[in-house]
Amino acid sequence: ISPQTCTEGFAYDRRARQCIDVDECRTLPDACRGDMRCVNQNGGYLPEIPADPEPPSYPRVRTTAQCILGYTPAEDGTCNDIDECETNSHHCNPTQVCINTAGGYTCSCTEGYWLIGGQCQDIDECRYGYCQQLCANVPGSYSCSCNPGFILNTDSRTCQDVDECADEPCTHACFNTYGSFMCNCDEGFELAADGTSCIDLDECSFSEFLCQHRCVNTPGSFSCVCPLGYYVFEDGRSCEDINECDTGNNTCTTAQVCFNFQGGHTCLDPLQCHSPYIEVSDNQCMCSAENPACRDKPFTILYRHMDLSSGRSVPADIFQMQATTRYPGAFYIFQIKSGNEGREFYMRQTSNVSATLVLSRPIKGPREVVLDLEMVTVNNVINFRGSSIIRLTIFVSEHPF
Ligand SMILES: [Ca+2]
Ligand SMILES: [Ca+2]
Ligand SMILES: [Ca+2]
Ligand SMILES: [Ca+2]
Repeated sequence: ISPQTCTEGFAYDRRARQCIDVDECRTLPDACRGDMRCVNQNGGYLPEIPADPEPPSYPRVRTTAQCILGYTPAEDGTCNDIDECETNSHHCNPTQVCINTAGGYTCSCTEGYWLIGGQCQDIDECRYGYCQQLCANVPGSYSCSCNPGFILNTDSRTCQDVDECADEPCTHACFNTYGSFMCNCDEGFELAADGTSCIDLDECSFSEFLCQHRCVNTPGSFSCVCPLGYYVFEDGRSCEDINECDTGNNTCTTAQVCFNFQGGHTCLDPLQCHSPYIEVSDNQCMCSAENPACRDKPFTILYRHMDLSSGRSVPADIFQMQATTRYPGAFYIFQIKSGNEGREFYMRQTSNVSATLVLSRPIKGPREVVLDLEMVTVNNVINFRGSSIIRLTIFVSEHPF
């Protein structure tokens, strides 16, 4: 054998006197490029791809073929990667997805799943507090929602309070709160059962003492009204008599005298004394002692007027009588001569010369009572007995005010 007879990849060894393999991996500086590993072969060499360190990896077994496992020989003599995912030659289980790699493939889980015991299992994101408020786990994903009164933020995880007041849900005032809102009503109103509308308070139903006469409910308030002949006082609740005689709101003629009383007024005609009485002043008639027709008649009749409130508490002293002329040795008797058929009054003598008219029973108006109050003068010294009358007209009002 001469050195010239050795084929390519072999060299003649003088000591062994035969052709032996050349280790190209040592002799050729660029036998393999990049990450390729150089593997010497009898009569040649092979570049080898280093093992993929990513798990799960599958052992690469050297084959006697030209390409290592995971590669297939191409027509041009190089090795092409086998797409195990495409060719369905992988061993990923059905829950997994196959990802092709150079010389191999990996099995992994899609988003929302993780690998437990070789199986892809849904991640229960709710267990890990992915949502701020409400969470619903679904296979491969999750969805967040919010409690009533909250709205999901654009991050799809956190919630923010809804400002319900922006939609003006309240009839009156609205206060936004965290997770809700509150309505408030103006004075004189109360919140209805629906929590948003305001309904008028019926103040009149609270107490019957709110107004002296009558209470009228109004939206948000109330007002007191008084009967005819009265006006509502500054306090808004009590009734004050209109003095028609002062205000001129009367129809009395110039000849008449206007007499005001609680809740009304009257026009008093000029005094007319009937014979044998003669007029001695604008409110007094007299029967002269010299006139025989005046025998056994009261000497004078004095006309007086007063007003009285209906239902006035009893007993009440309402009128005073007093002798104006006093004779030595005389004494006086006071009595109600007429007009007291209902026995509502009596006379109480308060001194030798005076007495008081007492209201003894409640009296109800409207009513006009005319009482003849008599004062009898007795003088036994001169054997004189005479009387005078006060004709008292009492206007009893309809109302107790
Ligand atoms: Ca999930
Ligand atoms: Ca709110
Ligand atoms: Ca009201
Ligand atoms: Ca009046």
